[in-house]
Amino acid sequence: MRTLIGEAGGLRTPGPSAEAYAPANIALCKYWGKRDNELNLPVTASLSISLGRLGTRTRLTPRSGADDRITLNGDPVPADSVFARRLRTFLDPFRAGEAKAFEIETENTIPTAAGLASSASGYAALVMALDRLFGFNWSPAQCSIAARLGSGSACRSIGHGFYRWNRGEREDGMDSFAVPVDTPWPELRIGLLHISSGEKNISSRDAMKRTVETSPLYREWPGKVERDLPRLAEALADRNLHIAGAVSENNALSMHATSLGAWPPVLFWLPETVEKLHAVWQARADGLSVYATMDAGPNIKLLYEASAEPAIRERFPTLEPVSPFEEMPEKSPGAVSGSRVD
Ligand code: 2P0
Repeated sequence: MRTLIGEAGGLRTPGPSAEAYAPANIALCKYWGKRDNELNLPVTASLSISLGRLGTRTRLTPRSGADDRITLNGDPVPADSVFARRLRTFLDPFRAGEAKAFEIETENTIPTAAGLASSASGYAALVMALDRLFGFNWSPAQCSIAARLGSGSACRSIGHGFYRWNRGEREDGMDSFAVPVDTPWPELRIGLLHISSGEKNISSRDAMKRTVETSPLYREWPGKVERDLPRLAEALADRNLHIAGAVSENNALSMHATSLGAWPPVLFWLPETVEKLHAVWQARADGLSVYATMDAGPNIKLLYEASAEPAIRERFPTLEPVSPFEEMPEKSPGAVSGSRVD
């Protein structure tokens, strides 16, 4: 982070306060495994779609007191929580002069019940608020790198649309950031199927570390991503749901399979996850174009096009649909897709 601050000419006096919004994102080709645990450098590239209106808005105000004050959806966050500790460490390089502490007001538009991780949109919004507060004028690549240092997947949340996070080769990670994939797909829908928002028994951070270290199946993962990414990119450019959906679903299931091979085993699924997966496969057998993806938790996200929504809703009444290309808060005027949120 100090390199990025240095590249911007160093820390200057911050403004009175700054605010930014960042969308959550779902990987269609997953980030699973790190080559550097400190810098969140991935073993492979990954590719995601942002969730438009579902994300995080963060307001940052420097304060003269000794301690940070953090609120999440209006409620104070206990200073000794993991969330607060991670945030404090992340903000340490930005403390200087009179303002050694910050007030951090975070609002998530992701319903807690959706069971979606908010660290991606959280760190992306925080970085963009920092950029504004200190007037760094960071490029999108620099914002992406800074967000990655908070949480890997956050580097893909600095804008709307599809983002590809390039692996990079450098040890300092300065070439590992996400870039927009400019292939708008207005009819694409992401349907959230909530199964559980209960506390997971292992974090995604620990799960991926254990998988890399102990699963014999992990050896297959980098090759799998290398095959999936070009097929996925081509399918997105063609708006071919049949291929994009199949590649995404197979990529997600393969990721979960690598974790099952870890020891102690990692299984994020609940019985209802399996039940819903079977319902997705039955829907396809009945002629509906619908595909599933899953992250480090039991919940399922469906991929389909707008025209199929009534039929999909009938089968999945609790579905929460998201239109990634039609609901983009703070999109720059005139931008089409993959645009930086500003
Ligand atoms: C992804 N996940 O590509 C993958 C798929 C979960 C499953 O990125 O340790 O919270 O902060 O870099 O970003 C979740 O991991 O992990 C994640 P850290 P992160 O979306």
